[in-house]
Amino acid sequence: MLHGSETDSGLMANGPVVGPATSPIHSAVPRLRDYTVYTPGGSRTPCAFFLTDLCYTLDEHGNSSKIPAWPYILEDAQAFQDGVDRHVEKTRQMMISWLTAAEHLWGVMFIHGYAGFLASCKEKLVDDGGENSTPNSLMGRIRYIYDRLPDEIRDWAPLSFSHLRIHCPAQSSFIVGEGTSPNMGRGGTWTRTELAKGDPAAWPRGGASEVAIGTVRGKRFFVTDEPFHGNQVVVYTQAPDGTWPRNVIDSEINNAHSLALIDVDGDGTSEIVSGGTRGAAGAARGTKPGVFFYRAADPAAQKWERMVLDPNIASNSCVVADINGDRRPDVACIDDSLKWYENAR
Ligand SMILES: [Ca+2]
Ligand SMILES: [Ca+2]
Repeated sequence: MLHGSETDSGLMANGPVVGPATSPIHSAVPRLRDYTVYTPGGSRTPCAFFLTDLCYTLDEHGNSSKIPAWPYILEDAQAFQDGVDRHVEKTRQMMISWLTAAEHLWGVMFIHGYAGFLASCKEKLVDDGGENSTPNSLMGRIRYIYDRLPDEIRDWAPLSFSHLRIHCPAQSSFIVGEGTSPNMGRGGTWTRTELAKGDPAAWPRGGASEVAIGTVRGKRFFVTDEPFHGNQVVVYTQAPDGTWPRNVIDSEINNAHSLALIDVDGDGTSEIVSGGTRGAAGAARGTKPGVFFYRAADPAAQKWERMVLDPNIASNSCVVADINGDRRPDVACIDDSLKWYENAR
């Protein structure tokens, strides 16, 4: 059962099928009840409660903070507790490997007979030191969270850490780890280089959603819709110093969902097609529905002219293809129906 994969580090984790917690309630510590008693339909299940109430994680800047009670985290904790298979395609910011570590910690401490399994492409990503492991490994993350639990919780189910094995005698439970083939969890050899942060605003107003790569007079550039399902079309052309300055060419697009590049006139410079949907109109998500066409208005592609391709479509997605076979690329966009736009030049 695949629990999570982390394409940037190759970390993967497996969890066994588990049912409701069956541990006896420790009468001396009433709040343990929160983490052991199964409450179907409750807003926070024992696992989610444990995660967001007790578990501290470490971010990339070295700051320690509790796991936030975000909806996907509560849902994943519920699914973990219910033994539901999950496959998570994720970004680093989603903290999935920390979440996985915390869920396995809950399992090994609160489920009698729990058996967990963690695997990754490299052994040191699973466990980099047993009782001296660090948060660079999955088992080290479990140890980091465990070390910061309140004493009464640790006393309830003390853990022992050894290389690739975490054992809980009080619950007859364990987690084992394994480093397997070089390609596990990885799609070949890739190197990550940050080109741009997208919209620099704080989450959820930051970042980008769609991205496409084109050419301007033989030089590559890329264009994005920002932030996620946002209001901007942004062009990045490389400066002489190698950086990619951010150039917002439109900030009115409504709930941007589609982005495609097309060279309508065959001059080697891409034109941009982008559009949004009708939903959630407003300043934060833009105001202009429809699908638009942008053409570079200067040789350096710093200024772009906007034209309306179709104001009457919620363009969830657009692609470029020669629909009618006349060797001129056309555009097709999908709403609740599929429309195509002929390139008549
Ligand atoms: Ca062109
Ligand atoms: Ca055509």
